Amino acid sequence: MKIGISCHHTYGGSGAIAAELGKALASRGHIVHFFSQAAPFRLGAYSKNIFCHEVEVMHYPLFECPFYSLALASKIAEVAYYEKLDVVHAHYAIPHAMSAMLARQMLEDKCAESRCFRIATTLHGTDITVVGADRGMQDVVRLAINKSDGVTAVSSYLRDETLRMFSPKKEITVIPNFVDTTIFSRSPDSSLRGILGLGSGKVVIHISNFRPVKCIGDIVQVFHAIASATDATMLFVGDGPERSGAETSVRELGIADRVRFLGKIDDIVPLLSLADLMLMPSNVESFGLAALEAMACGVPVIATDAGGFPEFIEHGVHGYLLQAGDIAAMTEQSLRLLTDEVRHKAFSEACVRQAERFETAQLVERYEDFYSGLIQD
Ligand code: GMT
Repeated sequence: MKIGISCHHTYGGSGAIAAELGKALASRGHIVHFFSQAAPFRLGAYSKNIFCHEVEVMHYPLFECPFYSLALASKIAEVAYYEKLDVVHAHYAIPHAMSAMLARQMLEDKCAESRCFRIATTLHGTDITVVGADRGMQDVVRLAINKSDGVTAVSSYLRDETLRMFSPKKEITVIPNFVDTTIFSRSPDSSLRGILGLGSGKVVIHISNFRPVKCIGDIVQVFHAIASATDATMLFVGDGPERSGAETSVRELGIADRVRFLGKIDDIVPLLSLADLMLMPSNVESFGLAALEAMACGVPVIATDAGGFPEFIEHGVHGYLLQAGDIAAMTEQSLRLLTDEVRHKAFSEACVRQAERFETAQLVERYEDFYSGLIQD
């Protein structure tokens, strides 16, 4: 098949899933064209069958907000026509599915409907739980869903939220996030411990784009309590709006020497490979890809019972699922895992086995079947 993938290039789960999906599809012989503002962050070096189209936005003093969606639509239309794309897979209803719709309208006169590409839209969460909650955006999100040829959501939680909030006419297929366990597997690098000045204590990790939903302040509080009871170190990976506040709190609490803010790092396997525990106390999380990737590297997770976490993290088996904001319970369970070697080993092994159930190869096949269904319709 010839597949277009329209996604955000920035640090985050949807871009990671889109890039990993494109790479896996290309390795299975499909031709993949990416559309984004810059090459998606996980794409890496040149791969056979992959083509990237960076969308250039026109800047002009009259236009306060640049027309990214329109430029994207024009780019999709151009590439879809000349490359004869079968499917354009939009990662997010807005703007990507809307731009794909517009691109198809641009091509109406040029190609018969039967030859025009199909639109597959994957909902990742923010378009429903954040953007969709904005009354001014609801109708456009609903239109994008209803006008897609097929819609997937990354968890049953997100599908149910979408049905509840939008009552869409479309059926929504759940295809969860996935992880390539040939890449995400524990491979410790002892020199990295020294480089990060970690000593011999336990390592706690958090990876995200530091948006308010990630509850970064809760992580600081939980780690403050962990640091009082153990000689653990905390690694914060990623960047975003809540980072500088967290850095201030860490300094004020006097634990700056126990915390490393590493910024955005593409290859997180070496860091996950030296971690003993991941903290993901998000109050909204449609899936939580970073937690699955941690589990593949044998890292148990303290997460919340909110959103999609319960669909792949079993409480008391792969970590603990606690109420959002319950700092005391998160601290207690973190300490249990960090101080009980036998329990930690059992959890770590269970995490690796669980991640194998979300192996990239299996879920990419589900996307292939999904595309084939759309083409045959
Ligand atoms: O979590 C983020 O803020 C990033 C966001 C994104 O768009 O990159 O992630 C969303 O999509 C991921 C891939 O499907 C999911 O694993 C994340 O749970 C989801 N984030 C939220 O729902 C907050």
